[in-house]
Amino acid sequence: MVRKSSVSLVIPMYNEELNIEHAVTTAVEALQKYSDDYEIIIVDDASTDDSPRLVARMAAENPSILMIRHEKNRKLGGALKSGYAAASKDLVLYMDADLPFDPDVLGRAIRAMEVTGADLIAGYRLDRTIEGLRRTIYSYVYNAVIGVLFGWPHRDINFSFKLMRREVLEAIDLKSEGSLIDAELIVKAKNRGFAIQQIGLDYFPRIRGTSHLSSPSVILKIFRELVKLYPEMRKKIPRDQRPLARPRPLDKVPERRSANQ
Ligand SMILES: Nc1nc2c(ncn2[C@@H]2O[C@H](COP(=O)(O)OP(=O)(O)OP(=O)(O)O)[C@@H](O)[C@H]2O)c(=O)[nH]1
Ligand SMILES: [Mg+2]
Repeated sequence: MVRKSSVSLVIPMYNEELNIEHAVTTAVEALQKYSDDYEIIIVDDASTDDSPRLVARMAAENPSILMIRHEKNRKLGGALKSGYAAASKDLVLYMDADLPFDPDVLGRAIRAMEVTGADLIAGYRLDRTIEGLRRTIYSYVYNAVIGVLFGWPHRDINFSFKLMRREVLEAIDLKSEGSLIDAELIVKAKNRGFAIQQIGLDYFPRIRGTSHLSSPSVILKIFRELVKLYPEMRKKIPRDQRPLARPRPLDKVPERRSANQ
């Protein structure tokens, strides 16, 4: 049996009018099944299509759906920082708006958290070759670079499935505005001694709407931010100051603290 927790789902959104309604509806089903209390935080990053209007309509019908709007496009990291800062439930899940996985895997991930005592469960794509040779190679190279720079392997840094205790987010200070954000999250969580486990997931590549995050400018921004943030991403918290040596049940979640304590 999976113990029910409260869950904040964070979805970054940019021009997703063809995907967002279906993604939210599918996510609501899973959240109702596996959580006892949920919220969906959709961060609209200055979309120019109809997606904010669609989200506003869903939010009017379901008070658990919230939208944060950026006046200017800030890219993935900026949007995730806004969404994570607004998350108020015990667990926080990150999912992309183009529904790259079945949200029903939330049940498996909560179970994995319970069984392993991990603070963060990261999903990896069981098969990512489906994305084409170029992006598959980028992905392997990026994972390898992050692994070499920070000293440990992670299978699929940029895959959007990440389920974490909210206290992980409260303990770290995320700075990336671009797509380095996932690596920054994983590396800083690990450096602070949070336990991370990975689960393999079926991956469904986008079939509707436009891809925005695989352009050369996005990749360049990752490397610019990596150079800038490298020193702080290398900093490890001494072992005796790290949280939680032993697994805790999911209902033992500390009260909300202010950010960066
Ligand atoms: N905040 C923000 N989010 C974005 C931006 N561009 C895309 N996104 C969102 O980030 C998530 C991932 O974007 P995708 O375009 O799917 O990127 P990807 O998964 O690498 O590539 P494809 O799935 O092939 O399109 C989705 O939820 C998008 O709506 C952006 O400029 N700002
Ligand atoms: Mg995608």
